[in-house]
Amino acid sequence: MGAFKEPHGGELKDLYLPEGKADLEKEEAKDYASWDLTQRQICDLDLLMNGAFSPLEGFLGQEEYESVCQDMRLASGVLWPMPITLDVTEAFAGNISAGDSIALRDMEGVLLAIMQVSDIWTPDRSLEARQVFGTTDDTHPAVGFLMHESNPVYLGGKIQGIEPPTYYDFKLLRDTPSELRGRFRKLGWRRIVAFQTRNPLHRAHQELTFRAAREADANLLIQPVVGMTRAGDIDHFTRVRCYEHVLEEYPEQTTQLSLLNLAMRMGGPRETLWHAIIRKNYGCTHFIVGRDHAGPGNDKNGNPFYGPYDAQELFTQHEEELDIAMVPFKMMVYVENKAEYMPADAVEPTDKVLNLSGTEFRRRLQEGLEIPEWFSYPKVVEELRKGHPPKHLQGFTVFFTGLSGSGKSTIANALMVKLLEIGSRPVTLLDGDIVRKNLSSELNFSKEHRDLNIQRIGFVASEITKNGGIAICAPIAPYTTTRRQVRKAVSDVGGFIEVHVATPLEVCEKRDRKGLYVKARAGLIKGFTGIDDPYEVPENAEVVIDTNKLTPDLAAHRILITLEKLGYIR
Ligand code: PPS
Repeated sequence: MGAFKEPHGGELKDLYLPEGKADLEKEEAKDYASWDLTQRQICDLDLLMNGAFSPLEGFLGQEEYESVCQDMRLASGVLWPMPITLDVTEAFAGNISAGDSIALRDMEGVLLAIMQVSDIWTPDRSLEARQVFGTTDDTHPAVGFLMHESNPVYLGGKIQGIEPPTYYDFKLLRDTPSELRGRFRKLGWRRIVAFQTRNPLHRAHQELTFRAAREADANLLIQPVVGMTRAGDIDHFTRVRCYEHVLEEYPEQTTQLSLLNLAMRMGGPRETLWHAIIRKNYGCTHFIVGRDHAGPGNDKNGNPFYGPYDAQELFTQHEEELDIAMVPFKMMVYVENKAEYMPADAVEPTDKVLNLSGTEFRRRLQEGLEIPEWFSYPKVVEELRKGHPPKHLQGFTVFFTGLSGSGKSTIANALMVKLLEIGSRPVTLLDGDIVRKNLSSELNFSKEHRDLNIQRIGFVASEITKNGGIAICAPIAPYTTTRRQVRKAVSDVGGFIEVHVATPLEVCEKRDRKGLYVKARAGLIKGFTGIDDPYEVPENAEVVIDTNKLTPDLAAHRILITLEKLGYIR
């Protein structure tokens, strides 16, 4: 291990302009071309401007970018493993030239920085993926981003910071590197071990981080990522409330919590070095690196993208010049007979080790089952349960589809009443006719307007579902693609149950309660579903109902049984 610098040593590149200068530049910038930053670009810019990405002074130019991709080094030879680039559209790039200044704005149009564009180029994104992430398999989140989300043209150039992006949450826990260095100095901390995380912390993490700090004879910084983590991760609001509880478990004055607005790439070994450099900039002297640090999981063929200790190996190779020491993460296990956590390699053959895998933990959380105290802290579990309630407390949507006159509304009404009787959550009925009157009164029955109608229903249903309610929708919804979109939007936030009311056309036509089929046959109504406009039969409906065989009451009851089986009611 190399000799460690003082925690508050090392030059920081603070890219913010002094106040007066920033005001002048703000005026000038009114004439510049404006780029509206994406969420990821805002994270990158934030950490560039506040010095967390020191020694970078802006978004990489082409030569530096190529050198970083290929050799993990800036033109100066300094180790830098991650290309930090500004991706823009061809249309935007077409209007600017090298030497121009451009205004970088947040999503509300607030000017955050000015960039002096030095380079404009179209990168070979699959080469970048191979060089930086070792693969072109787009199941790797960073590769998927590069291939499908990133804009095709990169801009490089120095940054002049005007103001940091605004965040309204957890303000006291968001620090710049100089603020955190200042705090360490004030506390008299000289050796600081940093712990990076994108997950909630449980007892094992508390044990391992505390032991790591003790072994390194250092204080501890818990520095979770709140910028962008992996899709499907627990939201940062819930996580930060959990971290605050875990913080109480450390001996007083040993540990600090600070949030990092980093957009993670899940880039494994290279990302590990990047994390370490950032922590060094924040004034830390040690960095905990675990098994498969920042790993993106498995590739298309089910093989891990990186070996479990690749990150630690790469770190070891560069530890000297990184100038921050690695503390390798030791697996901690709970030994029941000793009633304590121990490093896995210190367990004796006679010890009884208890285990709860991540998958089992999530299952228990999902189903509202008990989570043992040896695994986590009751307050943490309570927060997680609040943020991610079990299915019987989550919102859901029952989405009826079927021909006009198939009986959707009658069954939907019966279901609504039964759910109100159970009384577990508020219920909203979005019947076809109600929606047509209140949400979609200007729409007709063209394909385009029907799609819009269903998308609106889907949007309202997903909002209701997200907030823990029950939405019952009963439009015709004749097209598969649109139904699939609604399923996706709602499933992201809660349950989605599709019910196909499969009453045959002949029966609907015979009933013809509203006299519309007669009119459609006579050509008085055009584009009538089932007559001269298609009804695409659903293939994956959770429930299919034949109203010839079931009364509305029994049909609603069958849906209730399905909801019960799926865990949404009990
Ligand atoms: S869609 O396709 O999902 O947007 O239709 P929806 O909003 O459910 O509206 C269906 C009701 O509108 C009446 N109606 C028609 N239906 C189908 N095709 C045409 N061209 C049409 N014109 C008017 C009809 O009464 C439908 O009501 P329900 O309750 O389904 O019978």
